[in-house]
Amino acid sequence: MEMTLRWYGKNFDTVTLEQIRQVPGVKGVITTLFDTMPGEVWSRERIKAMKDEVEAAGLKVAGIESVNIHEDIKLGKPSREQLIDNYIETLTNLGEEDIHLVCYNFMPVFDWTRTELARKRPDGSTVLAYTQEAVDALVPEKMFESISGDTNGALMPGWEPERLAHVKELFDEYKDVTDEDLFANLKYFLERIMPVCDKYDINMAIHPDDPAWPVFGLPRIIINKENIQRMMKMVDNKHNGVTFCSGSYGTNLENDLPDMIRSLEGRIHFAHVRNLKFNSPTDFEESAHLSSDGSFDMYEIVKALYDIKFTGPIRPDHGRMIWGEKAMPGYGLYDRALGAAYINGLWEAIEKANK
Ligand SMILES: [Mn+2]
Repeated sequence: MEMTLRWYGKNFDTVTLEQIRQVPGVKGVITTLFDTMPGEVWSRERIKAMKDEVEAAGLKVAGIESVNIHEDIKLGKPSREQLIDNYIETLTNLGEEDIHLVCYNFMPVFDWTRTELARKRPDGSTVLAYTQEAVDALVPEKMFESISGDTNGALMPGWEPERLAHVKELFDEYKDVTDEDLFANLKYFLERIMPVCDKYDINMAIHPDDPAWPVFGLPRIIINKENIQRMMKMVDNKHNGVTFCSGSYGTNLENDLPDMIRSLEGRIHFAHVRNLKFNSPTDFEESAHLSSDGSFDMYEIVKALYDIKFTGPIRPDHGRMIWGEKAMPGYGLYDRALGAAYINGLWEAIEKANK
């Protein structure tokens, strides 16, 4: 594995590349062009400028999170042809710049859902949290305003104002879209992009839906072992792969995370490792990475990745807000650095125990 941290670019992130460079074991970042819109072509010049900036700080671009998919592609509208052509052009430009990993998701309308951005824990840290009761009480179009807590001035990924301005129309468009439609539209998209992925050896790594069940009556398919295996078989190409996110698949306690990891050998191209603390099956908060702080056995999760000989980028996922830091919720420096150190420690111990 290759330890990385997510970085949104210097105009959007409170964390600097210089800080990331000092986290032990971190050699690369997972980044994006955060100000691009879904459907837009990423120019070769902008990709190169991003890469140069990261490399000047002594790091590498380990992958992109995310190149977002336009809703028309998920909906299977005729306009998808041009939009997929654009996506292929972006992949070509990434490939030409020697970037070989792209994380994306296929979630309708909302990229992810939490109901609190700063739930206070007993130790005084604050974390992102979710309760089904709060979601059930929400008017979807008003989700953004209804979320309690402060974004600390940050633009939240997946909750861009442009997207949210059209939430109501999008809900109408998804009214008759079923899981089967979504699978078919995903298959269509993947089959169109696989040739360029083969040409440049680009690993596409789908991020699971978060939480891993339908919210607001929208269809959601990347939620469990059965569905992800279906997706792997549906386009049986190594470049059609997975971002294994323990915190997202883990929202559903029925998902056996180590078992899912083992079932995806050779197809996990990127890993997000974090813990959740469940207060009830429908109330969870994003705890520290340490096993004993949450509900998951992090040793077993990392060991499963080790056992399948995972070599791709890995990153600590959302961290708690600690030590007075002000940052995008989930994306402060301090707790993610602790998470990286912890995952590195688990990995070293597992590796040495297996020698
Ligand atoms: Mn994730």
